[in-house]
Amino acid sequence: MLFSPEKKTLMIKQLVLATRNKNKVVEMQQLLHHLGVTVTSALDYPQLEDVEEDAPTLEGNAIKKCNYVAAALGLPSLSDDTGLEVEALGGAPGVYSARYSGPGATYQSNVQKLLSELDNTTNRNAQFRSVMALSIDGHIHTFEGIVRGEISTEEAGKGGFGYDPVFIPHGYTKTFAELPAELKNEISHRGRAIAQVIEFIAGLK
Ligand code: ITT
Repeated sequence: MLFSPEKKTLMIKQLVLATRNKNKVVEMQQLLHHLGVTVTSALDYPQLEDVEEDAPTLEGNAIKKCNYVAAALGLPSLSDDTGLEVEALGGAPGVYSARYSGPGATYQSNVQKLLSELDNTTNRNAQFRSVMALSIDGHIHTFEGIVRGEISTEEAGKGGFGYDPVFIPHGYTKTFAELPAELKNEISHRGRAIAQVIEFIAGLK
C-alpha cells in the first residue's frame, strides 16, 4: 500500500483473494479486471493453510478468511463467503451450502440433496447471498450481494459451478449454468458484492 501525497489517500497495488476455489478465483478476477490492481489468490501461496469455516454466519466466515490471509502475507485481502438460501427450507442450506449433503459432499451430491428436499414443493424461491470481507491496513470492510431466483426441478447447463445448474435468476428462464458467464457476473450475488468493493477501492485512490 502506498501513500499518495497529492490526494492524501491510500492506494492498493495488490489484492489477494482469500480462496482456493478456482471457480470463484476466475469469476472474481474477471470482475476485478479493470480495477488496475494485481489480483492473486491463495492458490499462489502454497504456504497458506486452509481456514476452517466454523463461524455461524457468512459474514463471520468471510472475515475469518480475509483476516488470516492478510495477516499471513501482510497484503490487502478480499474473501467471499456465499450461501444459497431457500425459502421453503427456512433459509437452508445457507452458511452450510458447501457441506449440505454431509462429509465428502460434492457440487453434484449437494444439488441432488437440494432437489430431493424440494420434491413436490411448489415454493421454489431462493437467493444466493455473498458476503465479501476486505482487509486493508488492519481494517475490515464488508459488502453484501444478493440475487433472487428459483430452484428448477432438474439440472440444466454445464457452466458455472456449485448450485448453478438448478438456479434460475428472476427475469430469466435459464439456469446460471446455461446463461453466459458474463451475464452471471453482471447480475449475480458475487457481481453485485464486487461492484461495491470496486467502488470502495476506487474511492481510495
Ligand atoms: P472458499 O475457499 O472461498 O471458502 P468454498 O467453495 O468453501 O470456497 P463458500 O463456502 O463461499 O465457498 O460457498 C459455499 C458453497 O456455495 C460452494 O461450495 C458452492 O456449492 C456454492 N456456491 C458459492 N458460490 C456459488 C455460485 O456463484 N454459484 C453456485 N453455487 C455457488
